[in-house]
Amino acid sequence: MEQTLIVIKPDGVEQKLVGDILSRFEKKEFNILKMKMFNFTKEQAEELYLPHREKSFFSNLVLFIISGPVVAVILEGSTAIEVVRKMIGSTKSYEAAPGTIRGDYGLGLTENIIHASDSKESFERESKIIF
Ligand code: 3AN
Repeated sequence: MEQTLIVIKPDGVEQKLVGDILSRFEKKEFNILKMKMFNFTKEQAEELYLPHREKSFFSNLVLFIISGPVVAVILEGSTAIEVVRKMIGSTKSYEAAPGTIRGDYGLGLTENIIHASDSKESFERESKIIF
């Protein structure tokens, strides 16, 4: 069994997609181990996106993730990191495959509904910031 972190971003909460998104992961037989609705502080957001601090979109990304409440969830299941990344779809929502979360909802890039850890190391680092 492996654990991973997802964060339903402010646009996902605003669009009332929390139930649908959690339902997808439950139907896929992931266990929900922890769940929390909260607002990121600027400091937490900057830490979460630390790997992107040199990118041109960093400040927009931080402003966006602190713009409203988010829902963070730790999921557990077989090869959870890889499977969850497949289920969320490509970073660019307009290129994400239909059937994926980003592919089914929205066309955004910075605003792309959901975050999911992309490796064990990211999971360890990111989940410590939130839980
Ligand atoms: P993912 O969330 O698919 O792992 P990352 O880690 O490359 O994507 O990027 C983190 C977040 O930064 C994305 N979820 C998205 O909100 C934003 N982002 C990524 N690339 C761009 C870009 N070129 N322009 C604006 N925002 C971006």
